[in-house]
Amino acid sequence: VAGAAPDDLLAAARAGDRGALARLISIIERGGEEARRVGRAAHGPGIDATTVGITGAPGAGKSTLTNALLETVRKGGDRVAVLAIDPSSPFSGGALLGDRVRMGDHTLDDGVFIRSMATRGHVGGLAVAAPEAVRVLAATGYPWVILETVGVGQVEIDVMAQADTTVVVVTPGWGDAVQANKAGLMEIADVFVVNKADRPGADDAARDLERMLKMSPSAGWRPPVLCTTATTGAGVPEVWQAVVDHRAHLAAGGELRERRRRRAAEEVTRLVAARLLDRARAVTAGPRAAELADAVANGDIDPWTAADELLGE
Ligand SMILES: Nc1nc2c(ncn2[C@@H]2O[C@H](COP(=O)(O)OP(=O)(O)OP(=O)(O)O)[C@@H](O)[C@H]2O)c(=O)[nH]1
Ligand SMILES: [Mg+2]
Repeated sequence: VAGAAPDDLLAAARAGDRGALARLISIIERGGEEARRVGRAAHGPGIDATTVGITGAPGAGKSTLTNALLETVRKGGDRVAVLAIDPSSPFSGGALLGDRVRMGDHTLDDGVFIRSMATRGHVGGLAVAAPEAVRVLAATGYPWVILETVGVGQVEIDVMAQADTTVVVVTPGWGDAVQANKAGLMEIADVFVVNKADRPGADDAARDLERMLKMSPSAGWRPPVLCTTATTGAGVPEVWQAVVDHRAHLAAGGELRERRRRRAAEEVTRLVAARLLDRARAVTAGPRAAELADAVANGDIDPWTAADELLGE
């Protein structure tokens, strides 16, 4: 399939060619015209995956938990993909879910597809690429996509905002509810996991979180707080059950539809913003822009006037 058209790659990926699927995601990662063709080809009515975001502080056990969740999901028979979102890494594809955990148990199972994504700095970045990749996975037979983030920075929060269900992982030491609150995690969490429950303090952390949640106003879904030991798998099926329950809650209340609509609007806005930024770079790349920059630096004109001239306004 070297040099194959997006439609051919999609057909191959649908037929189980994992190399073709990996190539499609690489194309999306690179962005540009080819990514656009893939985006068009993968789009269509009924192409939909449920996305589950897994986020939390570095070292909280996100990868270990993800790995354990894969086991639970596969026992239920569903196919599942993992996208590890790593905005800090210049590498992708090969560097799976950080160095500490390899998803070795699942590499031979063709019902599981695991891939990390980085951006290589193109405009729009992962916030644009991630939903596109999810669509490709949905179109090639993965009804569940787990999005694992590496940190809790703005890009990660943007990506998490695109998930149907967000699982926030804390640990006994870090799990202080005040910290979770500060990091903006209370608002995005649909399910709280206190991982490393084999360590002292897990119950305290869970209690803190419960107390915090009781104080915040909630209509409808109240995020459950669950304890896990991801390394042994203890508590992990309960986490997946909570994810499934949350999905059902969203669907029943019409919120799933509303979230999809809102996300579509955000996605379009991001694409518009990315293209405008491309234009801005083009407009400010020429010799006149350099002259104007000099003039602004010398105090000859103000930056507003310089911008007006470049935009022809
Ligand atoms: N004791 C204990 N250790 C755990 C548990 N879960 C994960 N770990 C360990 O914690 C370390 C970090 O786990 P990871 O799964 O790599 O954590 P992560 O959140 O993915 O880390 P980053 O991707 O670096 O942010 C590893 O050494 C795991 O073996 C647990 O439930 N109990
Ligand atoms: Mg990890």
